[in-house]
Amino acid sequence: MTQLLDVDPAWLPDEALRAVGTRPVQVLGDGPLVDTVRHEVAAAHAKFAAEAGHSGAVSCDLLLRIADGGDAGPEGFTLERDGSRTTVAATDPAGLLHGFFHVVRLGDAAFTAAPAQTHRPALALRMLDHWDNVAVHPVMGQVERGYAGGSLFWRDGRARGDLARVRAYARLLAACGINALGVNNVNVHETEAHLLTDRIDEVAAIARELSPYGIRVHLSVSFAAPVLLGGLDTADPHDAAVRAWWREAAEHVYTHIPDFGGFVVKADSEGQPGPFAHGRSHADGANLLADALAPHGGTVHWRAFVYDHRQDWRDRTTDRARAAYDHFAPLDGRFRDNAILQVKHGPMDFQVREPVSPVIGALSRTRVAVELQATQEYTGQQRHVCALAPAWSEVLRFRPDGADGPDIGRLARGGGLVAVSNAGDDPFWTGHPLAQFNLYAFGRLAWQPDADPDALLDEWIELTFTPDRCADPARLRSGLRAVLRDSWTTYEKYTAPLGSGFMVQPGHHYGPGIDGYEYSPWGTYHFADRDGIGVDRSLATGTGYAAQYAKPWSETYETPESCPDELLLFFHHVPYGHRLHSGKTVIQHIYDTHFEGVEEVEAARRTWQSLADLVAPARHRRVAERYEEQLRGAREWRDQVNSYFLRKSGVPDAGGRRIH
Ligand code: BDP
Repeated sequence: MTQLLDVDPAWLPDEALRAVGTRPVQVLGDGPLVDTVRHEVAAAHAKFAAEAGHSGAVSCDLLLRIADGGDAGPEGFTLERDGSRTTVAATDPAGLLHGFFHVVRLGDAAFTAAPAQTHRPALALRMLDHWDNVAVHPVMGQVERGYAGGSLFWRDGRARGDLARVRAYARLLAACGINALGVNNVNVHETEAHLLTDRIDEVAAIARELSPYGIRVHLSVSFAAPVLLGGLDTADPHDAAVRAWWREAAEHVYTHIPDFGGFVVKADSEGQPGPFAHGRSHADGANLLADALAPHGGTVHWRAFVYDHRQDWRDRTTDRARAAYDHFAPLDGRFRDNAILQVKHGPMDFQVREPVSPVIGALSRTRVAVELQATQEYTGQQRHVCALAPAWSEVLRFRPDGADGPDIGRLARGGGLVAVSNAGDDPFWTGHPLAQFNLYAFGRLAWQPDADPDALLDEWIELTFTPDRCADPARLRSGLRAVLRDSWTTYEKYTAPLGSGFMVQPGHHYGPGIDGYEYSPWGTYHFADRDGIGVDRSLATGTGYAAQYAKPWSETYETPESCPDELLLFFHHVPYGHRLHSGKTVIQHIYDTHFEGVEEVEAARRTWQSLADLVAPARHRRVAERYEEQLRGAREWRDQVNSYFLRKSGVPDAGGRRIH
């Protein structure tokens, strides 16, 4: 257990290990992951030696053991109380590690009230993608869409020499259930492309820090690698030399990293090379890499984020929202068993509110992983508080075939859950200390997609802030809940309304830019004019996107009358006077929510100030600073959005409030 100097301990402060550290514990079993558990226990004991009051040898309050024949499955574990002893048993060492961290989460309750329980992850793959560049990119910097400092892995164009921080990160990730990690950006620039071949030893060094915590490394690769790195004159998936090149490349990777997870590929998307140049399909492309990885047990994650970013805004028959389905639905059943289609949760691009991507429910013969964005590109860039667990939970609970069908959490079992990481070398890991909750909640939801987001918030608060150790536990708990629980809907209120999305500054995507993308080729429009706003995606009169859903959703989304309010402008172009189910007109909803959103930020800022005596000073200060920026930003959003729509519509605010 490393407690790095000057680095925030996040959800594993020493205090969180008190229940283990003050009790006699025995660990039985062999292997590197069991050794990790042993080290964790020894380190916890060392921290609390003075308070322990036990000899360690005589009794044993906690037994952690590998046990053959259990039914918890890979990575699962059981916990039982027998007399005064708690036993955690797992067949698989990774299960023991997860069991250990479960005991940490339970704290004292693991030794008193805990009923017999079995835990197994619902999803076998729980992965973070780091959009980290090895070399600093002239536009995107070290970490693309990173808001937490530099990369944890790369610095000055190379893997960091000192990887102690990576080990500490792995520990945090294991403690919330994550078991896979992509170490480089999906946009593979030339330096990064070399990681696959002549620079694989750098990836291996990182993998060695992650694997004691049960985390497998994945690598983003360039589809053009055979040309870029291999000197071939084509990257055509049907070319024999290309196939041989990839086979050898994969073999080489596995000699350096025996537990390597696989490749991540962004192909034919936003300028990245892909199979289209060779007249081949995405299935051809994915299968090429899948075949190279198959002998070693690896997987290719083929991203479905494919659309035409050169479309004409004047042509309403093209619709970016349609693109992933149009590309991939016809390919269902054509992907190898070790190819996973990695689909963003919504059809556009990680907006604060989007419908669930119709691709996820449509591909019944393809393994699908669902991709979320923990890094807050479009949700305040870790300067604003925006706890995303409730949003993700809504996605995971969505049932594409209606009430009787499986939910997204179940459909993702084939491929897993992936999030773009929000962590970097910032002392607080995530820039905004409260953004740590997004990382934690992601791991926990990937383990248990139907977990209650409020319960996860409480869990994270207990671990991170150990309220029982402070002067006023109740005030701290309720204050933290108050500032985080509804922060997603607060953010939604003061930004783009009713599912319309974007309205951000182009390029960096921070702050309001209502027409920022309105006349650009990227395909992200709101179509506001003097009469109304929204994109008609109905089948009857619009782009037909609504028909990509199965019933009942295709019908629900087809008309403004049946479409849920929060998605109305995603699916329909309506007059400003259109009445929502809430009873308000669209224009009045826009005004009201923008005033409310700012008021909610003001209230959260006050609540945070009131916790100054209960939160560690450095952490408190950092959050307090960010609240100043959030409030400034929220007001800016409110003023620009409200003024814009007042001018467009000419409809005054019924509340008579001042609109700038
Ligand atoms: C968008 C980001 C861009 C990423 C892209 C992706 O703006 O930086 O490269 O997604 O997912 O949200 O590939």
